[in-house]
Amino acid sequence: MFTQEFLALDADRVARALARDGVFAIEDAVIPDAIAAMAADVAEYRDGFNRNGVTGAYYFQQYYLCHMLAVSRTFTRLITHPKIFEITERAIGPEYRLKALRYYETFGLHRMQWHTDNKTDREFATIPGVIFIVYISDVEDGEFQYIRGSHAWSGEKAYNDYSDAFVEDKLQDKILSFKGRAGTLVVYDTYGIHRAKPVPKAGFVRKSLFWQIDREIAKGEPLLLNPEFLESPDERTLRYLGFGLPSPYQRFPETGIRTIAVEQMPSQDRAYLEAELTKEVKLALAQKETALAEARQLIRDMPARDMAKMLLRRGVVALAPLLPAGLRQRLDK
Ligand SMILES: O=C(O)CCC(=O)C(=O)O
Ligand SMILES: [Fe+2]
Repeated sequence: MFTQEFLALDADRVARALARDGVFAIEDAVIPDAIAAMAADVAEYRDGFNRNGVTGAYYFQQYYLCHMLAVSRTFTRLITHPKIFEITERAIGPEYRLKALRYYETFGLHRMQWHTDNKTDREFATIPGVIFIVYISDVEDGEFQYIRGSHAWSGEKAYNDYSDAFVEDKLQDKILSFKGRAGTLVVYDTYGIHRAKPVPKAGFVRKSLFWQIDREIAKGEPLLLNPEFLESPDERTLRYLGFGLPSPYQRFPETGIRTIAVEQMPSQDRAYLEAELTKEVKLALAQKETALAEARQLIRDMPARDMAKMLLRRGVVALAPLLPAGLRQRLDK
């Protein structure tokens, strides 16, 4: 799961970096087999309309699969690993709970504001926490960026989002950028100002895992999990996962039919939906085509005299005075 290099990390060193800079990163923290296993779990549960089970969801220029604990044994083992607990404990103390988690993809043209993750709610804002990010794809662009040391002062500001102009003017020399191969792990203090660097290319995709842990035991996001993956959980793991504890927070983001583009739908679902929605129109068009073909044939078969009579009767009376008198008389009979 984790590499020897990550397991051998001194948790105090990580905690010191978090206290000083607000962020710590290590490349090659997760082994390639574990990355591949999680990618395969995501592929299996990725999507499906009206599926009687868990799936992911699109949110405009992002995709989220928040139920990784329900679909991936590898992910479950990763985020309940003793090394993760050790680092968390050194950073925020012995009382902590998993707050939110996800596999997510960020596409080109997505714009993420510089922000902090300690939410706007004052109560939430006084809660120390850390977030872990693991890259599932190589990240050469669109990487995580963090303002070094901003965790130490951002809490004094009432707001959560920071403009590009503010960051460019005041904090340009403090921006840390974390490019890295798949398997890179970044951990940061939730109070620090950060973002995913925007990528102005339409076809771009960055794949990552995210999980947030904080000191607030009493509240969390509701989790779905597969108990099979927990093997033999101890007290600490059960409390970390929120067993028996209230989970009043809304899962993020709120998605629905309006947050997915037609092109993002699985091709079979999309083809089926299109066929269903246009069935009546297609039937009506087909009937009209048949009726038109019959009418054309009738007209072709009709003798010229009958045709002229019909046209007159049908109100093409304006033509009548133009016809030769002889013909007019004959038609009138
Ligand atoms: O994906 C990233 O680089 C940052 C993600 C983030 O800040 C968030 O989801 O709150
Ligand atoms: Fe964030």
